Amino acid sequence: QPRSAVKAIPLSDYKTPFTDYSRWRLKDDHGRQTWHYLSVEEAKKWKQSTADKYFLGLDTEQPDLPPPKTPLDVAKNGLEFFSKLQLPGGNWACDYSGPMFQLAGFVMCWYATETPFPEAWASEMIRYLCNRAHPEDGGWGLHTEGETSVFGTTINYTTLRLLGMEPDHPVATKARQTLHKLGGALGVPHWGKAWLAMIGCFEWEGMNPIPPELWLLPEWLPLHPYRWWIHTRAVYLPMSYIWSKRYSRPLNPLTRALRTELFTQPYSSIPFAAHRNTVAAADIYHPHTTILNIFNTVCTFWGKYLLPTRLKTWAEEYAYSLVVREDENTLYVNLGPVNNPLQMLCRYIAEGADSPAVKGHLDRLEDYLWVNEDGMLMNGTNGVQIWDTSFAIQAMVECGFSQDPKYRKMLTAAHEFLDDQQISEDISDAVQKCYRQKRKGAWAFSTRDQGYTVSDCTAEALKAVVQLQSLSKFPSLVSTQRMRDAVDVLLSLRNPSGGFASYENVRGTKLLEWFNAAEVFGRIMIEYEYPECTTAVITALVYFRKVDTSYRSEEVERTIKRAVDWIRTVQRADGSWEGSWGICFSYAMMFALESLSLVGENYSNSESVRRACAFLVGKQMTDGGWGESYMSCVKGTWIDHERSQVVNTAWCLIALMNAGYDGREVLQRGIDLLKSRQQANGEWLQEGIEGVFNRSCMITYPNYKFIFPIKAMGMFAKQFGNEKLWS
Ligand code: LAN
Repeated sequence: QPRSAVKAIPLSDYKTPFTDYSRWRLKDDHGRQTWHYLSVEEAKKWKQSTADKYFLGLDTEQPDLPPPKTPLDVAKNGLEFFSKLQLPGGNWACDYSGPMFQLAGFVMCWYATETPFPEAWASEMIRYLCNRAHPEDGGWGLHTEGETSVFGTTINYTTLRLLGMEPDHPVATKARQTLHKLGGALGVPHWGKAWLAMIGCFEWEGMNPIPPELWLLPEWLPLHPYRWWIHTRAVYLPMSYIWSKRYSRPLNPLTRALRTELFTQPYSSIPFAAHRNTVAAADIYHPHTTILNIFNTVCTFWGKYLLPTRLKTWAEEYAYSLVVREDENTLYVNLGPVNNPLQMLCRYIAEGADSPAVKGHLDRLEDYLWVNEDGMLMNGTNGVQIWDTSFAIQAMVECGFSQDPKYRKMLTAAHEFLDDQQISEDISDAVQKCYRQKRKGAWAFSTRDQGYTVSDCTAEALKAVVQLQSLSKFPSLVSTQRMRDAVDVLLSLRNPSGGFASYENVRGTKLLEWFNAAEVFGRIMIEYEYPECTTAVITALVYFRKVDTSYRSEEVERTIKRAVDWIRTVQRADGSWEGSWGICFSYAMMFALESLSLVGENYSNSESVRRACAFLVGKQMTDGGWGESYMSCVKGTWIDHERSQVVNTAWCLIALMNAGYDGREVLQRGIDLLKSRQQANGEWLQEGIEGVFNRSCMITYPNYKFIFPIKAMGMFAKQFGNEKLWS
């Protein structure tokens, strides 16, 4: 344990790194992004790049640029800075933080496997958590902007202790006091209970069941896990195996101490079985339904008295086989940051610490770690590579820069990256056996290695490729056949409603939400159709149709039409669309209005577009910008941010320009605001958090503050001419 490092911390100053920040490097290997802490000698040979410095919060020493006079000058200055952040593989990277449970899940699973922790990581992770503790009460919430909760405080306190912080450290003392005021760790939600049980600090009997037997149910049953949203079932899978095994790391002095620190009553006196449903009131976003409570009681009884040992073993074996397949199919990257460490623990339980599987995991876990100015954290995915690169290309094309030799190198590298990252084949029989969506021709959100089809990631990447290759005369790296493969993927994702979901077709009924046991998230049990995903698919198909008129043309046509109809049905009476992955209405409206415009519906001919524009114009702030709080997503209604935000402003401007809104003055005031927030070196500074998932959890998209203002400038210049606006 790196306790020495922690003791040396000055109490109030967590801004000063515990490691030598001049020795961190981000390595990019075909989009695989990993951070390395070099020795002094190594650091002399491998120079720190501008991107490294930027991510680490060090001075990037970028020069001041000539003050912009036109919208395209602003875009150029922005790109001057943004181009320095492009990695050698042509992709972009970022700190993808926000959720405050990922690092904890990672550390607890890692600890459960009895693997020692690299010192540099441990000390920077400690610093990160200290920096994220709420200054008043010392606790943590579900995400960085959220209020202190039992979930956040229990798991992050435990994480700090596992990483080596002493219990009498002021940060630990304060957090513990807050936790005790909130009733202690007994009220931690389901995942927290499970993680604590894995390290021996909670009793498995105090958990609602996670029976692997569900995997053996016939697939036609509405409850079968294959019908669930992919992330929910991917977390459920390894958890069900660990739960069934009731695995806990053997106790040691540290975990014994934690047993006394986390609870307000003596551990041995707690009747854990009576606390399966004890969850702190403030933590609950989605309360248990009566049906779920009955189901849990029945399952507990079943597991205790009725479950035949052979059936239990069979279920465990089947679940484990799926765990192995998930590892193999993703080269240990796995679907996401929560299932990944759980998968590792399964492999450890079944095959031991020295197994190739555990080694493979230890290697690929690094893909999720990130270092920023506040320390080391775990990203929301293994990166944002494909997603951000696709948008960056589109923004440059919008500015008309694809023909400009100055941007050729940057665009070519980005283009080559997308070419390299398209998934070229389905994995043997994984589609049937692992319930996977078709993936040949798809793009994932992060990398090909992760390899999960996402509807809008495929769509946005395809759009970027079409824009470059066909409309901007870049070489045809992605062949016609491969574009058609991408279209096949998109068409495979059609739903009866006409709308598109995220990773898969909607496979289950909304009633499954009755069984949502996570307590802290809403709408996680099944796929839903989303305006963002649907519109991305519409626009990609519209672009594709321009360059390949013959391929499955009738189906493409019908898909577009039905998807547009679906978009119309989810427009709210006030003219808005609600987003699910960005904050919030401004995000979804940007997409929705683009798809309507591509099928010819705009401000001059459509009442619904006019309603949408009126909604947006009504939200403009006095400084000319727009600002939407993350609370919009939580409450489902537009809530102003205290201050206008660069990213929301860009989204609203793009939305209005897509709509063909004719009020130039409104637009220009927004453009002025974006310009006024740009720094002399072309950079925009980080403002409020931009993204969301599952309604309640926020996540950052730091590259958006470059991509979307640049795109907005390009669109404005296209629409009104690139006139001199500023002297
Ligand atoms: C993401 C990030 C990207 C996002 C978009 C492409 C923007 C969206 O349009 C479709 C859904 C998707 C791919 C998405 C789904 C959920 C993710 C993977 C995340 C929000 C990033 C982190 C989140 C994941 C579920 C976090 C782990 C938490 C659990 C509840 C398992």
